[in-house]
Amino acid sequence: MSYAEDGPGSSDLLVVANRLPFDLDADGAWHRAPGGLVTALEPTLRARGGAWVGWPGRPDAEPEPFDDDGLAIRPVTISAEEVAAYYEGFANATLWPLYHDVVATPRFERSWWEAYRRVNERFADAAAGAAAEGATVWVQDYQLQLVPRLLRERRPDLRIGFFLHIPFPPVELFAQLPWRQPVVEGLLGADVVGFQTAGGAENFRRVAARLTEATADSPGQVTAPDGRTVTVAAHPISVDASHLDGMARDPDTAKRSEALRHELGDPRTVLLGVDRLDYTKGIDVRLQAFAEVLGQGRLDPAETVLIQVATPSRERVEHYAEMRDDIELTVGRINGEYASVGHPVVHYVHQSTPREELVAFFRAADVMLVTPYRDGMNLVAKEYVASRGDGGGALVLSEFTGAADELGDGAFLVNPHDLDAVGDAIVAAATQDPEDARARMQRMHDQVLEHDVERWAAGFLEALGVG
Ligand code: GDG
Repeated sequence: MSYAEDGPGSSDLLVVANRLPFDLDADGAWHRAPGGLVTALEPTLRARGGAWVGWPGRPDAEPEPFDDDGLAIRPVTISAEEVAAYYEGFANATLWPLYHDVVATPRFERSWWEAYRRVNERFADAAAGAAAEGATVWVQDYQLQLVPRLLRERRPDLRIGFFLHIPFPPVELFAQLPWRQPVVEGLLGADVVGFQTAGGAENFRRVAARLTEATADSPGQVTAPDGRTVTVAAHPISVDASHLDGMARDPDTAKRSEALRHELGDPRTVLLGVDRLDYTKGIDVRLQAFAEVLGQGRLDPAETVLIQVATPSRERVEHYAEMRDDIELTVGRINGEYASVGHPVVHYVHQSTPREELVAFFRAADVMLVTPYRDGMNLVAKEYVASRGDGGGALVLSEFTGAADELGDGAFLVNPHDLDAVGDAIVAAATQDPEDARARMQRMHDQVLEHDVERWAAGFLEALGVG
């Protein structure tokens, strides 16, 4: 089936993302997969009879499209070989490390690129088939960078937006990609290209001018090789802040977080990390810095506990298995050295944790540790401060996260490559004056409550001309 045979579809607003907001299980049943993006976009999409084009998360599955209460679900089929080459390969072992400052070495495999192109074409076909005449299409993230141009070729009548959730690297790194030109030209097919930070947007303008026939003479824009004006801007994503604030204020959450501290042995200081188990997140950095401050006697192991939630992620991608072993070894070493029987200093959770429990962890944590080497935004940092309307807690935040642009005047900003600085920040955050602590947290809380995910979605759609 192709658009050419079928004519336009009926949706006026479409989201195209690698994953659908539903997962398909082995028995063919659909399950909601709520995430920040879904929460932010669902109301607008449903109100407009919108569509969501994406993969159901199961290789080779060919489920029928269906409508869910005003939202058209349009599944894209991806074979098992394509999952390995397009998703685990090109997206997660080529683009992911390349775009995160080459923290791990990207692999450049021609067969992965071929699969990436083929799967991007399939997404473009599906979107072209579902979009009504003159519709607006919003394409998400690094897995689908070729879709804007492919879609414009199929449907010049559409308004097309693209948002990159991860960092966009400087030209010196991006230029390593053997397929750099088609990737940039793919993105330039959009009318609006959005990034998490002003720095990412600026990197993209330089890359476009350097590697293609595009020009970047006026701020915030690029003139594409075909003469179209492409708007290039920062649209920092956020969280469902008022919902988190409400959850955190729920008396049950307060009870749960008190119980948690008690289960931990009523320590003076609880430190917390919550991440997908990913080598960009700097879990190793904070463990090492923590071990050092314990070793220096600056924090007392009998009075301090670190909880690290490391949610399983991308376990079939090579770098991830190695990193998991390293981290688990470090946790074992720290406990071996500083724990007493029945009282670990590091509690390591390699499981997905329910959202309510995470919010209780946030409420229980005196210091939140967010130390990525590079991160597009980092929603965990924003979720933590949204949950601390009580004014308690402190945030140690890597300056290489998008979140640092907005939370810099309340957080303890650190360079994650500088272990001494991370250790100092941990100690400073754990021992700061309570008045100062409240003022810092209040500033960050206000910032996130005001700049929430709804505002992000509305801002991007407005830039695209959806009023
Ligand atoms: C990419 C970019 C950008 C984690 N563990 C559990 C759990 N989580 C939730 C967190 C948060 C989300 O997953 C992770 O979001 P992050 O932003 O921290 O990181 P990435 O997954 O790398 O996201 C990032 C983001 O896209 C959005 O644009 O900010 O820079 O890399 O919401 O709370 N949730 C539950 N249990 C867990 O164990 N329920």
